[in-house]
This record gives sequence, structure tokens and C-alpha cells, in this order.
Amino acid sequence: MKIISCLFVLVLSISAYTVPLQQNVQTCERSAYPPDDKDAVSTYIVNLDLSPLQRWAPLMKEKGPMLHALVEDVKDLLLSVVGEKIFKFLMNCLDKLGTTLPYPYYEEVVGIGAYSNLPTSTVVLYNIFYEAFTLCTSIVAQDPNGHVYHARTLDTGLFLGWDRKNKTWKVAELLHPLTVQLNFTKNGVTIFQSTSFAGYVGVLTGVRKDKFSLSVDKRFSLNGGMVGLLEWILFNDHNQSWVSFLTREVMQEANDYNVAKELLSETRLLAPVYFILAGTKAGEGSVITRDRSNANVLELGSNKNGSGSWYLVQTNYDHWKTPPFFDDRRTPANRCMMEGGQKNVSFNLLYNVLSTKPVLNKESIYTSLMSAKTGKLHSWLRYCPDPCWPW
Ligand SMILES: *[C@@H]1O[C@H](CO)[C@@H](O)[C@H](O)[C@H]1NC(C)=O
Ligand SMILES: *[C@@H]1O[C@H](CO)[C@@H](O)[C@H](O)[C@H]1NC(C)=O
Ligand SMILES: *[C@@H]1O[C@H](CO)[C@@H](O)[C@H](O)[C@H]1NC(C)=O
Ligand SMILES: *[C@@H]1O[C@H](CO)[C@@H](O)[C@H](O)[C@H]1NC(C)=O
Ligand SMILES: CC(=O)N[C@H]1CO[C@H](CO)[C@@H](O)[C@@H]1O
Repeated sequence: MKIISCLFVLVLSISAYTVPLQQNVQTCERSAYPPDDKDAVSTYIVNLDLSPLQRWAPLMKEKGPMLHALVEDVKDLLLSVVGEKIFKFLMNCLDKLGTTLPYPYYEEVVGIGAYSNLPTSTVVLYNIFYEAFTLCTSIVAQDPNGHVYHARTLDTGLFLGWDRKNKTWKVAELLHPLTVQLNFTKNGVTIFQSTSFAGYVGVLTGVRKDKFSLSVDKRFSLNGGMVGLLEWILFNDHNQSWVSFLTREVMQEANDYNVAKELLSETRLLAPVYFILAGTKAGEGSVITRDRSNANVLELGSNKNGSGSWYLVQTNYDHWKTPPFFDDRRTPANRCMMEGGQKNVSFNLLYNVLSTKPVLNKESIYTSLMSAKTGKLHSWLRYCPDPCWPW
């Protein structure tokens, strides 16, 4: 907890924004669903039959300029924080780091760079850096007929560049136009769908029809990503998976919920993380709390605290601990799930819970609704009207 508090204090001083220290409590949203069509996220195709260098070309031809805008902005912010020398050193490291990424990810990153006119180092940065401050809320819930629904909101603004006039995070604004749904296809058939950011090759939200759906929430930890990353760079310890590459492999390869669960629980990782997984059958839902080697698995039906037996809520804190008072999205999410009740479980209820402040906040980029059974993935861009908590 100490490290998290430190991070937040650091972040607050960087963003130079004074906020009241208690998040506002809002009544549960009832009427946010269905959201406006204009906020629906469009779908693009990533053809896995093409070479890794080519497969992102159509998407990047369209989204390249927006990726440029984001990268330039983050670069400026980063430069102003760390200074030119460290920045140059960092970009040099990222160039080298890129070449050690496993096939096909390095090749894909190079292709994305080529088609968006960006150096490989910045695309590598884009693919690993923003995970540093991604806050999220994921929910799995089962209706009385045993249909399992899965929903998630991804929050990230990197905590950089609070725009006091607009009351927005600059990075969040720049991520909105990069948000896409992707159909990954083989032989012309969609093998899975994800919600992603153009230029990002991993998977943070995805559905594999008739099999499972998956979301990734950031986990803070002392033995965090830094240790794994240093081992990767300094000791060439490549017998560990990057979180969002593992999830992509799982989406591409795993043929059912149990195989996915096993891979997500047992693969050695570069960084700690929460995987939220839902299947097609009653009872198939789990929150997998990972450190780099071990897993704690909380299943639908287990009725532990932080979740009722018919649903699971996961934010960015271990389910067996109390969330910090300055970032408690779990309590309102639980309250609104309980208020809705199991008989109301549907996309409607989940979207409303995820639209209740501060579960919805100024860092919220998108909300995705998923069902493995029907193969549905629907995503919408999120904006949090004032008054709204910055995270
Ligand atoms: C993406 O795949 C889904 C599921 O197969 C399909 O319904 C949808 O039409 C596809 N979208 C595009 C743009 O191909
Ligand atoms: C603030 O919002 C306005 C209107 O949405 C937009 O035109 C402007 O670019 C924003 N300012 C910044 C610094 O993002
Ligand atoms: C990689 O790690 C696994 C355990 O996580 C171990 O069984 C295997 O032997 C390791 N492989 C190498 C080449 O070190
Ligand atoms: C739940 O469903 C009942 C009807 O079955 C309805 O009266 C109630 O308003 C719903 N509650 C929520 C929070 O959606
Ligand atoms: C399901 C469950 O046991 N929920 C409890 C979690 O803890 C809070 C108080 O900390 C209780 O109010 C819940 O009933």
C-alpha cells in the first residue's frame, strides 16, 4: 500500500492538480444504456495470414497520424519530466529492447512504425509504457439462466497533462480516436475480437466466440514490472511472458475456458497483473491474481468478500485487501451490482454499473461488453461529464 500511496503523491505533484481527497459517492446509474451510437467504436480487420510486417498496414494507414499526435505529446511530457539526456538514453534502450521482443511482435512493431512514420523505439514505448498507469474495472456476472456476461472499462491518462480548462487528461483525449475494435482473422474467418488502441499489438480486452472472454487489469506490486523488465534486459531472461503478448497468444490459441485459465495462471510473467476470464457455461468466471510466478484464483460462486456469488468485480487492488480510500471504485461497483440483483444481470446492468462515478471517471477511455457464448463484443468511448473525479 505504501508504494501505491507514493505513486499517487508523485502523480499528483506531476499533474499539479489539487483535488478533494474523498471521492464523491453517486447513486447508481440507471439510464446510461444503450449509449449513443456516435460513441460506438469501429471495427477493423487484422489479417493474420499476412506477414507480421504487413498485417497492421491498413489500420495504420488510417490511424497513423493520430498515433503520431499521441506519441509527440507523451514525448514532450516525458522530456519535461526526465530531461533530454535521460530521454535519449531511454529511447536507445527501447530500440535495443524492441529487437528482443519475441516473434511476431518485434516484426509487427517495426511494421507499425513503418506505416505510421514513427521510429521503432517510440512504437515500443507505446506498447509497454502506458501499462504503467492503467486503472481499470472489470466485472463478470451470471444471470439466473446461467448466461455469463463480462464487461470492462479501461481507464488511462498516464496521469500526465491535466488540462485544467477542459478538465481532461490530454493523453486520454488523444487515445479516444485511437480506440478500435479488431477482428483477428485467419482464412477470412474471425478467430477472436479485441478492443484495442491502434498501434498496440497485445490484447487487453478480447472475446473468442464459443470459448471465453478476457480482460486485463493493472496490478501494482513491489516486485513489479520493473524487476521482470530488468531481468529481461540485463540477464537476457527471456523465459517469461509479456502480459499482453500472453493474452494475445491465449486469444489466438486456447480452445476453451479451462485451457485459457491454466495458461493465464501458470505462465511465468514479466509483471504482476489481474486476468479476468469468463466462459460460456454457468460458473465459468474467474479473477486470476498473478504475481510473476504464482496465481490466486477467485471463481464465480465462491462468495468471497469484494464479490457476491453470482458476480465478480475486479479493479486494481487485491480482492482480499481493502482498496485505498483515494481510489475506491470497488465499493460503488459492488453496491450497484447488489442494487441491480442477479435477476437484472444483462449488458444493461453492467453498462450502468460501469457508468456510475467514480467507476466512470476522467481517465475512462472505453467500456466493452462481452459474451463468450454469443461472441458479442460492443465497445463505446467514454467521457465523464462534470462534476467528475479525475481517476
Ligand atoms: C468482425 O467479426 C464479427 C464476428 O465474426 C462480425 O460479426 C463482424 O461483422 C466483423 N466485422 C468486420 C468489420 O468485419
Ligand atoms: C479543449 O476542448 C476543446 C473543445 O472540446 C478543444 O477544441 C480543445 O482542443 C481542447 N484543448 C486542449 C488543450 O486539448
Ligand atoms: C522456463 O521456465 C519453466 C518454469 O517456468 C521451466 O520449467 C523451464 O525449464 C524454463 N526453461 C528454460 C530454458 O530455462
Ligand atoms: C431490476 O429489475 C426489476 C424488475 O425485475 C426492476 O423493477 C428494477 O428497477 C431493476 N433494478 C435495476 C437496478 O435495474
Ligand atoms: C460478500 C461479502 O461477504 N461481503 C461483505 C464484504 O465486507 C463488507 C464490509 O467490509 C460487508 O458489508 C459485505 O457484506
